[in-house]
Amino acid sequence: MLKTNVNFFDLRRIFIKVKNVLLVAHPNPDLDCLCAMKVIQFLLNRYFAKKATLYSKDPVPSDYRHLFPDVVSEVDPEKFDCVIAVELGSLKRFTEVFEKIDSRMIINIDHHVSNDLFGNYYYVDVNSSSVNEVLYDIIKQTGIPIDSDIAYYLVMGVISDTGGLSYNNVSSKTLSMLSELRNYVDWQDIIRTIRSKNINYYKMLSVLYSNLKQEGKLVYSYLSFDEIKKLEGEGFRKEDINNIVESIFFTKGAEIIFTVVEIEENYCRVSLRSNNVDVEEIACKFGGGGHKRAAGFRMRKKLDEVLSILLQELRDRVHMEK
Ligand SMILES: [Mn+2]
Repeated sequence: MLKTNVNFFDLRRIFIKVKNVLLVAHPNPDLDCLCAMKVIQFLLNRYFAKKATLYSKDPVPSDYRHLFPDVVSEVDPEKFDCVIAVELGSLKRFTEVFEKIDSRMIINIDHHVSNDLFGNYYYVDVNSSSVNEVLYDIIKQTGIPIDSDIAYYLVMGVISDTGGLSYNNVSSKTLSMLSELRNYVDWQDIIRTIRSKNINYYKMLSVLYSNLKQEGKLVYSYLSFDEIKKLEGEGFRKEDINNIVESIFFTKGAEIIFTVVEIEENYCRVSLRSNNVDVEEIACKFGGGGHKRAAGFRMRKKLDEVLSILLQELRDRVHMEK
């Protein structure tokens, strides 16, 4: 389902009118979000001759930093007459990463069900696998030609957000998009770029796997603040904890899969995945959001407390499923 208050002609008109655009990433940006920012930057530069600055409050995962050398973590908000929020979900989340909000134009582009349609213009397609698939639709309908740079980032975003085409968000539309873009890109290079991780990442995974638990249809793991600190002492970068729930997703017998990461002392990040149960609803209950089968939230509590609250909540759900 597409939720929007803007058509392609409007978008064209807006891009012709604006002067200096700021692209804002969500907290702990993932590849889909970062690739989308890059695609929008190419579009604005090449087809509208506009400057676009890429902004992320949180650092880019270290293995992907070379792909996004121009992402900045500080900007002078006065310089921009248009802000494009990429996968920001809600005005609340947006103001968490970009506080200086006034009368300037905000465009909200996303593919999450929980997006609250903030901003002057919003374009949210919840049936798209990724925000890059949303951008592909926009590009096609505005008649802008796709070049190999744009195709590279579009494909990388889609492949990463679908777990290498292994999740249920892959539709026939996703596949026909990839089928077209395949001719523009070095497929093997994209896959290798997505999957290659530094050794400290794998050491972090070994801790995650050693904490793995299964309770019937619930499969989960966690990283405590102390474990992360210890890993950091050995060279691990905290920003590389990104979508690690995917590393335990395919555990046999799992219906709901989740990870809890105590990212700061008494502050946890929860990622939920499921094969059928609506985890977006659960995430929303705790102030988060996402998709039916992939969602998340944060909680300002100790790891043990978060685990027990969540397990209590999820045990009931899995039970009700039967
Ligand atoms: Mn995404």
